[in-house]
Amino acid sequence: MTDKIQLYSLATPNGQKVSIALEEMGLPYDAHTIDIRKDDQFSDAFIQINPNSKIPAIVDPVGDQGQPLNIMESGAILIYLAEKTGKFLPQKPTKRMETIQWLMWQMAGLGPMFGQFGHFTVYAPKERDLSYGQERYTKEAKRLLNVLEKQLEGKSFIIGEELTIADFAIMPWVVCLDQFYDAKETLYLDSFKNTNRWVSNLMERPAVQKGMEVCPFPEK
Ligand SMILES: N[C@@H](CCC(=O)N[C@@H](CS)C(=O)NCC(=O)O)C(=O)O
Repeated sequence: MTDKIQLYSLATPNGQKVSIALEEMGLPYDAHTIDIRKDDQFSDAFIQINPNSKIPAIVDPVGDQGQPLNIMESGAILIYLAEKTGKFLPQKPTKRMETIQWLMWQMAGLGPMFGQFGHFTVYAPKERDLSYGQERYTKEAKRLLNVLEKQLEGKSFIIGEELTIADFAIMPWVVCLDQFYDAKETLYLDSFKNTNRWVSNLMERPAVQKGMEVCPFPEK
């Protein structure tokens, strides 16, 4: 038995945010790839860990008073890891709440909406009428990017000068727009100057670079 955190993931934005956090926090962990293209997430073994059949999930072997603790939902995992290490979630109540607020904004807004944008512009079957979905989620993705751009005006990180789990949660989703969804032109990604500056600064951090590469997609 090991005390190391067990990470079950894949290098998608929801997975990357957790591996970035683990790397930045300096927590020892073992990474296990769950290939969602091969339906690994529906295996009995994985459902024992995450009954919702989605990556990421973690097991902290000593998280429940020395006993194993399973955690699903990337936002909950980030809060758990931040509380476990005392890192990247400010203690000061206003800053703490700002961090949680932007984390929730990512979890309930940016992530699901960008995901739908990707679905309708890249993955949905082309023989269907996709125009309504494409229009709806392109508009929403642009709106969210503008909210982010405004929030980052004059700031190094989401809540100001302090790097937090909100940055870890949001950044991989912005990268994904170009990397997975090829949306540079559709969403005018070059025009978001504050956002691009923030992404570039984060991507210079060795722990972020490493976190982005954990559990790469296996060759098909
Ligand atoms: N709200 C969840 C979303 C997780 C999620 O949607 N994961 C995707 C990959 S990014 C997944 O596992 N998809 C597999 C499936 O839907 O079957 C979280 O943030 O952890």
